[in-house]
Amino acid sequence: MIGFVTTNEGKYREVAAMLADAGVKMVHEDRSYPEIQADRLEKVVRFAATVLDDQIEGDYLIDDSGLFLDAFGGFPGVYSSYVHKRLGNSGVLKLLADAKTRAARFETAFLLRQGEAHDVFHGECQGTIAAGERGTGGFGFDPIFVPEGATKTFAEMTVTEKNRYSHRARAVAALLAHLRGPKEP
Ligand code: ITT
Repeated sequence: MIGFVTTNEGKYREVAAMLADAGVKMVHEDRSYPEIQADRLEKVVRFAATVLDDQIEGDYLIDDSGLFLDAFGGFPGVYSSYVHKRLGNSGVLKLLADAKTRAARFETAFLLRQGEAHDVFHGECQGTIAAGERGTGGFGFDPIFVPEGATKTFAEMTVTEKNRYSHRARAVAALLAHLRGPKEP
C-alpha cells in the first residue's frame, strides 16, 4: 500500500486511475509538506522526503510539478504554485500576449519512499499555451495548456485522455516500470 501525499485532489485522481489499472494499491494522504525554494523539482521532493520520513510510517509518494514557459526561460517552473495563486490562468495569458513563442512544457518529479529506499521518477509533456481558457475539467493550468499532438486543452479532456499525454502519466509509467522490477530474461 502506497500513501499519495498531496493536497491536490486532481493529482490523486489521475494517478489513482493508472495505478488501479495496474493493480497497485494507493490511498490519499491529504496533507501538505514543506516545499523549499530550489531551482529543480527534484530538489523540492528530496527535501520534503527528509521531513516526511519522520512523519509517515509506511511507503509514500509525493509529486512536485510545474509549468515551464519557453518565452520566459522556463518561468514559472518551480514557482508555478505561487504564480497560479497570484496571477491565475488569465495572468499567464496576459504575460504571453506579446511573447515570441507560446511553447511550454509541464514537468513532474515523483519521489517514492519504499522501505529504506528513495526513488525519483520524472515525466515531461511538451505543448503550447492556448489563446484563451477552455474547458472545465482538470485543475491548475489545465484550461490553458494544449499538449503536443492534441487540439483540446487538458481541461477539455477526461482523466483517461489527459493520462494519454501528461507529464504525470509519464512519471507514473516510470514508477510502474520500477515497481515491476527488471524483466525476466
Ligand atoms: P501538492 O503540493 O499538495 O501535491 P499542489 O497543487 O501545491 O499540490 P504543485 O506544487 O506540484 O502541487 O503544483 C504547482 C502548480 O502547478 C499548482 O498551481 C498546480 O495547480 C499546477 N499544476 C501541477 N500539475 C498540474 C497539471 O497536471 N495540470 C495543471 N496544473 C498543474
